[in-house]
Amino acid sequence: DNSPEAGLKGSLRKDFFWGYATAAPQIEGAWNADGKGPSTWDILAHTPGRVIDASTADDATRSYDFFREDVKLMKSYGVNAYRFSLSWSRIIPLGGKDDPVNEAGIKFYSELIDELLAHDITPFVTLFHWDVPQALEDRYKSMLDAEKYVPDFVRYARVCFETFGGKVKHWITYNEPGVYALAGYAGGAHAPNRSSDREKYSEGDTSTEPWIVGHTQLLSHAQVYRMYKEEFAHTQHGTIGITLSGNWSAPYDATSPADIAAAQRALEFEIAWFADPVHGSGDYPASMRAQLGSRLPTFTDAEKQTVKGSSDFYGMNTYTAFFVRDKVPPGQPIPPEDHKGNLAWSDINSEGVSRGAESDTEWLRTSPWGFAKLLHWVWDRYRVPIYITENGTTAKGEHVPAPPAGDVLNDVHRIEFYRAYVGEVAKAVTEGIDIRSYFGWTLLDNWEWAKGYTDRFGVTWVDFESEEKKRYPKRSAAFNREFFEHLIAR
Ligand code: PNW
Repeated sequence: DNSPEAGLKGSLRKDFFWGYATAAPQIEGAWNADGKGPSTWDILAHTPGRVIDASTADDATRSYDFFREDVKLMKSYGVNAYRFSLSWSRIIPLGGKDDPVNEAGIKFYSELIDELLAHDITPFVTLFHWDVPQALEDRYKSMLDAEKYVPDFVRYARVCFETFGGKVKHWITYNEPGVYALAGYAGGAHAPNRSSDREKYSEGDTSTEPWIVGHTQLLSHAQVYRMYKEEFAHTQHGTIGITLSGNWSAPYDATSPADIAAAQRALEFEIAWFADPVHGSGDYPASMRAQLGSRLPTFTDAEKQTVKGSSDFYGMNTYTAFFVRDKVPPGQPIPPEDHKGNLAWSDINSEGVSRGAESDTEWLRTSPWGFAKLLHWVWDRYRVPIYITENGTTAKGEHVPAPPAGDVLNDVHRIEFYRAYVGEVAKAVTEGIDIRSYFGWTLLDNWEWAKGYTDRFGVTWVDFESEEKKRYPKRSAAFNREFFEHLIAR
C-alpha cells in the first residue's frame, strides 16, 4: 500500500495533472541540427572549464531523435501530462523580432505535441527554460537591455501561440527567473557567465545585474500574458502563468527574533521577489527595497498594473528546505553582493535537528516538512491555484558508470522522497489548498547544466555512453504510477 495514510485515497481532484518535467537544453541534443541557432548554454558548454565533467549538451539524451520513445515511456509510467520547454533558437535561430522562423524547429515541436495528444498526455509548455539565443547576447546583452529584449521575447511568444496554441492549453512563460538571474549574473556559473568575480569571469556586475535581469523577465512575462489574454485566449481557451523557484526557509533558532526575521527575509528574497509583483501588491517586497535601495529597479504605475495579476496560477518549483540565521548585525552595512537577504545557512537547527537526508546534490535534502509549510505560506499570501511544476531529487551514489548494475535502479532514496512530498500534496489538498498539478523532476537523467552528467535526477536511468542513450526505468517510476493511481481514485 503506497498511501502515507489510507484517508488520503482519492484526495486529488479527478482532473489532477501529473507527470514529469524536462527542459529543452537538458534533453534534446541536436544542438545545431536542422537550422537550430546556438543558445548561450551551447556556447557555455563549448567553453573549456565551464562544466564540471567537461561535457556538452550536444547530444544529451537525444530526445530530439527519440521523442516518440520518450512518449511511449511516459505512457508506461501512467502520466496524464508532460511539461517540456521550447528552444527559442530552434524556432527562431537568431532570436530577434525580425529574424526568420525555422520551419524544421516548428515541425519538431508540432510532432512532439501531436504524439503526446495521441497518447492522451496533456502538454504543459514552457517558453523559456534558460536558453537565450546567443545572437541576442551578442547583439545587446539580452536581458540587460529590456528595451530591445522585450519585443524580441514577445514576438517569439507570439509565434508559439500562433503555431501551437490550437493544441497547447497550458503555457508557462519563464522557468525560475530568480535562479536564472542569480546563477547567471551573480554566481556566474550558469549562462551567460557574468559575475563580479574577475578570477573566474571577464564581465558582469554582481551588485546590479541580477536585479535588472529579474526585472526584464517580469516585464516581458507580463506583456506576453496580456498579449495572450487579449489576442489568443478567446479562441484558444488556455491558461498561462509563470513558474517560480522556492524552497522553505526556517529559523535556525526558533526562539530568536533575529533568526525568525531572517527566515522571513529569505522567503521574500527568493519567492516574493517575483511573486509579490505578479500575485500580490504589484511591487517588490519592502525588505528587498530596504536592503537594495536603488539597485533594485522600479516599476512605473502602468507597469505595476500590467504585472499585477499576470498569472492564472502559481507555478511552483520546489526541492528542499533550509535553516537560516541572521548574518550581519543590525546597523552594519550589508555587502552589495548579498543576494539572499543577509543570512547564513545551516544543515541543522539550534537543537541539532537535520533538515533532511542527503542526496548527491549538496543543496538538496529530503525536507517534506518544509514543503508542507511552503504550500501554506504561498497559499495564505497569494490565494491562487497552485501548479507544482517541478519537484524531485538525486539519490546518493547514483553517479556510477553505465550500464546500471546491481541495485542502482532500485532508487529507494528517490522513492522515499516522492512518497513524502506527494503525500504532503495530498494532505495539503485535504487542508483546503487548491493544487492542480504535480510534475516530478525529471523524466530522464539529463544534462544538469554546469554539473554536466554528474547529477542524475531522472526516474529513468540513461546510459550516456551508449550511442542511443539507452533508457532504463528506475523503480521510482513504477512507485509514482501506483501512488498517483491511489491518490486520483477515479
Ligand atoms: C531547477 N536551488 O533549478 C531547474 O528548473 C532545472 O532545470 C534543474 O535541472 C533542477 O532544478 C535541478 O537542479 C534549480 O539552489 C537550481 O534551490 C537550484 C535550486 C533550485 C532549482
